Amino acid sequence: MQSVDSAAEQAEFDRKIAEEQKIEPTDWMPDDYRKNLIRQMSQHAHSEVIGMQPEGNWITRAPTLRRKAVLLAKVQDEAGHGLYLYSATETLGISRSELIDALQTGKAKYASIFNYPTLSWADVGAIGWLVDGAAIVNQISLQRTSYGPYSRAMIRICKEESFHQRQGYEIMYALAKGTPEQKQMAQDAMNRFWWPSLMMFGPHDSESAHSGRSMKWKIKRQSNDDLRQKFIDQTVPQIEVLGLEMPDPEIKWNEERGHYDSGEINWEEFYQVINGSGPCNHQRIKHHKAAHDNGEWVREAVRAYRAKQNQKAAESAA
Ligand code: FAQ
Repeated sequence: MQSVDSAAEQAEFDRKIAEEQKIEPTDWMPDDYRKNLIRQMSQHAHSEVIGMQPEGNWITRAPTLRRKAVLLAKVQDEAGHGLYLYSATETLGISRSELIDALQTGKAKYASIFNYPTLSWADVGAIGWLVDGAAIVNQISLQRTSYGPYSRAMIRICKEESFHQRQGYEIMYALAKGTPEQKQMAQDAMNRFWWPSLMMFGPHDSESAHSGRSMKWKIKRQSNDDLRQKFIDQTVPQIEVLGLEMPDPEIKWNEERGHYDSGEINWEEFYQVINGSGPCNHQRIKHHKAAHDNGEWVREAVRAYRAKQNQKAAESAA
């Protein structure tokens, strides 16, 4: 039985959700709303940070200085997105070290896409175009999420993601209109990243464990399948402009539905990857741990500086 106080708090929370008002960190919220947000937002933050690795792999081998400068800036942006999202998640009462621990021990997931290797320079184009493209479709919808700090982070992040998507498409365009070998590289990269990009939207709605509650609480505003369809519909005409072969022979315009039909995702592969057995899962976490351990001296310096400042403040107050 709910107490009178908590029933009133619940009613106020429900009213805000119904009226499209944002829930802010100091507002009362149901425990499960908080937990579900921590889960989704932290996994989103982890994805941004782990997502630096596949592209980082090509910084030293970018074909020109211009491409290298752009890629460096893009990878730095992803680090920034991770930081906004970790900070936004911390407003829910969990610490950064708990979040990092959950990532490193495999308790928390990150986007499946980043467990695939980047085998050629064209993969950097395919990631910008397809992976950032899929991320934007999802994140535009999340700009209207009910939790204030998450919504504001998404608005800011989407502006940068749209630049990322264009830089990826520009790489693909240059390759697709280049020599036959370059065009083949673009085709191969798109073929390999197409299906994993579709998997980014998660399982079918009928299999999605969290969607029901997340949609009710307006944490998620559109379903996994609806967002995936939106991405397919916007991307197929871009493939046509590139003059590449479709990565899925079943892609076909369906006049009646007003959408493209497409083939079925290999869900067995999806579950293998999200459960830790994708091509690069082990390598990604190993690299994250090494980078985190190497950064320990920075955290130590911050702690020492803070202690000094506190001591100074105490002395001047005495
Ligand atoms: N990968 O019940 P649902 C980016 C898990 S940012 C791994 O449908 P939900 C930028 C799910 O967590 C990309 N796991 O879950 C960039 C759950 O497991 P759990 C990241 C997945 O949360 C670009 C279970 O399956 N974007 O790319 C995946 O309602 C380039 C059941 O699934 C976001 O995180 C997956 N693909 O819907 C950076 C957006 N799909 O937690 C660098 C925010 C599902 O119970 C370079 N997140 N799972 O252990 C979301 O919108 C949602 O969390 C979904 C999943 C749609 C991803």
